[in-house]
Amino acid sequence: MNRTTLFVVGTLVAFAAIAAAVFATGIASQLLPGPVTTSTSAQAAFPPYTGLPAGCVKPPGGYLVIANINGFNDSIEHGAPAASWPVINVTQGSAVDITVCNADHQAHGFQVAHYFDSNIETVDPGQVVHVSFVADRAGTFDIYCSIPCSIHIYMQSGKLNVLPT
Ligand SMILES: [Cu+2]
Repeated sequence: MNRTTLFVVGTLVAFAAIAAAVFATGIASQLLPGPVTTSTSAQAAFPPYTGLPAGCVKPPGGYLVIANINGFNDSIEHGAPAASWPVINVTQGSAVDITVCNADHQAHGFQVAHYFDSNIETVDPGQVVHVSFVADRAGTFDIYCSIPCSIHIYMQSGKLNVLPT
């Protein structure tokens, strides 16, 4: 390789490294156009949301669930709906704290079968919801979005595993 070739190859490698870093930090997603949303009276109350809502932090000893266009905690990338995701494992009798954040441009539902499914819990764009219960019944319980959304199928495969004591 002559000098010119080395320079070109070196430049390409450097460019690829920068591009990878940009994607890794999520900057690319902010540069790309967001999902197209139709303007309805219901959505007009919620401007397009970017970033994580204030208060979207993992509770001490608990769990953080982030809803966005990639599902619950990137469930699309984790094989949903065929694979279970996200999965929360606790022992029977323990207190379970879950913080649910909606970083998407659309509302999502959040339900935990048996434990948190007595009403439709809607989490609006930019909203943070705290869910607490005692896992008194052992078994496997579905965690799912309960209202229509554009990626509904990918938000049906969460699991709460309550291991018997
Ligand atoms: Cu949803």
